[in-house]
Amino acid sequence: MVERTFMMIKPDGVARGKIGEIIQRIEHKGYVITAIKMVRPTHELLAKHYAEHLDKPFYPSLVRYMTSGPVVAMIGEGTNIVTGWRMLMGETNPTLAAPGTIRGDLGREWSGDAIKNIVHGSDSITAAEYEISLWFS
Ligand code: RTP
Ligand code: MG
Repeated sequence: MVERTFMMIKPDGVARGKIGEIIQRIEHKGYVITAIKMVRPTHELLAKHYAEHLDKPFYPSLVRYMTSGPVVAMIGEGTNIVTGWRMLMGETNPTLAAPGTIRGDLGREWSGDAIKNIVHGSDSITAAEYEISLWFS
């Protein structure tokens, strides 16, 4: 089934010069990027994007991480892209992410508070539509 998802290269991915490599992996897989822009996320935007994590102990450090620099926000389109992009990203913690995944191959930073893991992807079709409307309003 052809789906849309929201994809992001987080501040550590941008700062470490991984934009090209990540976009290449997306395109090699056959996904189509239908919208792309660089954004400096605000606290307001992050509170909506990470609403499910607002009460978590790591939320303040997550916001510090996500406001530390620009991110690349993208809409991707492709067959089963919601699940497929999560598989390309790998596990949340780069230390545990499998080789061959973006987080497994490129991730390394564990600051002790927020997990810095290079990329984001919506975890359901519902979340994808919500996040697309948030970042590309
Ligand atoms: P994302 O939403 O960014 O695609 O990542 P995810 O689904 O794999 O992870 P999620 O559980 O939704 O957590 C969102 C982001 O918060 C940071 N985090 N830090 N210190 C911690 O225990 C912790 N847990 C999560 C990570 O940056 C994670 O991607
Ligand atoms: Mg998540």
